[in-house]
Amino acid sequence: SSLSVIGLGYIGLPTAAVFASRKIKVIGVDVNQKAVDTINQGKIHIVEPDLDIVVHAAVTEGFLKATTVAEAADAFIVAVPTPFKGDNHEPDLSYIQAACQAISPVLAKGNLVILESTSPVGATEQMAQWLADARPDLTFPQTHDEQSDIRIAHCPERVLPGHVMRELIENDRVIGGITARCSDYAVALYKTFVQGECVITNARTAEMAKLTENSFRDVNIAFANELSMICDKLDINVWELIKLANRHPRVNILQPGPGVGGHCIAVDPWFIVSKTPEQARLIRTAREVNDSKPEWVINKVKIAIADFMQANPDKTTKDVSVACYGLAFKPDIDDLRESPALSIAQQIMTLHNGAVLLVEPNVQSLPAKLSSAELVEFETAFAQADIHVLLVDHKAFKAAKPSHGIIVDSKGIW
Ligand code: SAJ
Repeated sequence: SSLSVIGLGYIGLPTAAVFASRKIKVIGVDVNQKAVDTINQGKIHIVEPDLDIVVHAAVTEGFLKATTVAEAADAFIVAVPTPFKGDNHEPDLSYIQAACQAISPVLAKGNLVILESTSPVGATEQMAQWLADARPDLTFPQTHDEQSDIRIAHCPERVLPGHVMRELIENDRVIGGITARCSDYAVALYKTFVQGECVITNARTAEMAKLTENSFRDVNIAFANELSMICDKLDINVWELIKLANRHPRVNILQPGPGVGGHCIAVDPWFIVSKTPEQARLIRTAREVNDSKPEWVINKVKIAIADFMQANPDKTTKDVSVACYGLAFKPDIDDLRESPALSIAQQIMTLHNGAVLLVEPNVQSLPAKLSSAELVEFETAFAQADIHVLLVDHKAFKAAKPSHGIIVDSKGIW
């Protein structure tokens, strides 16, 4: 049998590579010619541990091939981005629609089409409709029609960046067919490599399950972040407080931080809010609490600069050096996208006219928008900076701390 994966990003490429490693012929499709060329050379264009080895082997052995134009296959997995539309928080399904346009000419009776992209409730039915519109000669599943030519299911990915290659295989998988028969076909496909359980439900519940998992985490992080702001007002150490409360057998509070980053947790809850704005009050408020945290940290930095000026009346703000420790969106990764730490560092550079030193042990160079700042080793920043702003609890920062200057610690490790 053959499989086509549409979208060769953080989810599509690992998925394509793992199927190919099980000796299934995989055609990867992406609009990005450079990514396609890179993959066909047996290399990768994204950062994920162990992915390079699996892709290299799959391409060399001839089981994985990338292309920009969709080809016929027995099954299609759609793993394209589902971002926001412009600046509001409405989901943008245009990449799914484009994927439908790409595969509809090569669809044939008996094919299975799986949507893996994190999607608002109803997106899988919408995908079926787009495909049906493009191919009136084929029949598509309605909720109770088991005899359709094409089978459709939603099987959201739930892997943790940095652990994708292990979690793809080990995690349980939610399989949401539009009909029961669609689910059975999808389970058979995933069972080629998934060692976790494949749990069957319908497409709408599968969509909501994925959104629920990330909203659960977002709401719990918001609780921790709100506590950190409450404790600051009440002169209580929030880290100690959480440790104490977590000794209760049924309490498990997460860790406050500079805000919530990444591509999923800060996005997915809005897909629930935009469908049911009147009901999703807690989920919306959690998003707002987490999104307000970077501003709160920046305010702490402003206060620290003012305190430093008061203690050093002979200096001007131009003489004050601020160091930011960590730019990634979470500890011990090199991913700077959608990172609250990065956005805080950028805003400090805008508001502060003195030196800003940036420390990020996991990257070699700074993105263009930060190029006016200096990327330094943490020892240099410890020695030179007057204000030390800890933004990510990387391993390297847990092992050492600055011995002088004012500390603004958003992760409670110093
Ligand atoms: N964070 C905190 N405090 C905490 C835990 C996390 O502030 O106690 C912050 C992190 O620093 C980071 C953000 O939250 O900025 C998100 O990090 P994360 O590790 O919670 O999650 P992601 O975005 O790397 O991956 C999540 C995972 N979802 C869940 O754990 C429910 C992953 O399993 C999903 O597959 C992924 O989203 C996704 O693709 O949806």
